[in-house]
Amino acid sequence: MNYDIFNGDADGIIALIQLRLANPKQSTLITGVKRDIELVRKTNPVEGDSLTVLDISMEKNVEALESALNAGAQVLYFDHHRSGKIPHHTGLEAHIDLDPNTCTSLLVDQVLEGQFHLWAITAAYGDNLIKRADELCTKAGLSKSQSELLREFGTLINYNGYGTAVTDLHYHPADLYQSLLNYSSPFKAIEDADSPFHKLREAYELDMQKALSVESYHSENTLTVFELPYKPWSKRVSGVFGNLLANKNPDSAHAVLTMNIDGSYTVSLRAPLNNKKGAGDICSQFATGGGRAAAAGINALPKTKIGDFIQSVRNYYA
Ligand SMILES: [Mn+2]
Repeated sequence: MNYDIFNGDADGIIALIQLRLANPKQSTLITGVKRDIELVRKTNPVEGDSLTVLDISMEKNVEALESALNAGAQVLYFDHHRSGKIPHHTGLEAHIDLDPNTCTSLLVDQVLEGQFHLWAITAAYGDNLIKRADELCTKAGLSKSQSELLREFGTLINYNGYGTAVTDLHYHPADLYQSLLNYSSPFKAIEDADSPFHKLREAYELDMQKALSVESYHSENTLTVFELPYKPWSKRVSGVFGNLLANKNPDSAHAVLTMNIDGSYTVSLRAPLNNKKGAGDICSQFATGGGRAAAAGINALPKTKIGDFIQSVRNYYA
């Protein structure tokens, strides 16, 4: 049995699109909302199985990874999140790079020697690596309007991944993957009026209008905080809204707090784009937090801890 295990955001989905366009394979798809990253344990591999694992932290999956390897499975792993100690095992091929200016789809692009480079650029935009993606567009000879379309597409696929449960999403990430796999280039999907690009574009605009009408909860030079209500649109828009704010004001950190059903908050923290450091360390100080240097989150921050959170961000970037 082959398992394709991938993060439900743009980077995870597009990493797999590239691999399966290059090397088609029947597989069981394991994915979920963007925050659902402990995915390897949802498999039950035996000797001879193969696992492809994309864009989810190895540290968060290491026990299940080790048991898969010990069972005799072959594992191909691409990622750019915290890896912890990478197991030494002949069954494991790992491509891990924690450089804040790369992403899983760009690591796959390297191995595939640019076969689906336009998809890889789309994923880099989706992971908000705007500068890097812009440079790659220039190198690839794309026009400004072409690069803007790839940026929009990456943002839209990334946007689809945000929610507490897959029922919050417009597309189940496995369905979105399967639908996009029909296109060898993102421009072919954009040209097709029936593709997910157009449906996501419409949905995104509706959600974003609502987010942009919310006033900031807290604002100072180094940090802006927004609080969004307990609504499906809030959960969907929180991440891309954070990216939009970060791109508008690259010297400031940004936090978007989205209320959960129990009154706690899902926190999405973006380090200042001009100082991509610390977000993961700050969020890791809180019980349900973690993430990368540039972008991190907390799954359930109690209301009483909001002050502590703001203080930690302020101390870090001051
Ligand atoms: Mn990623």
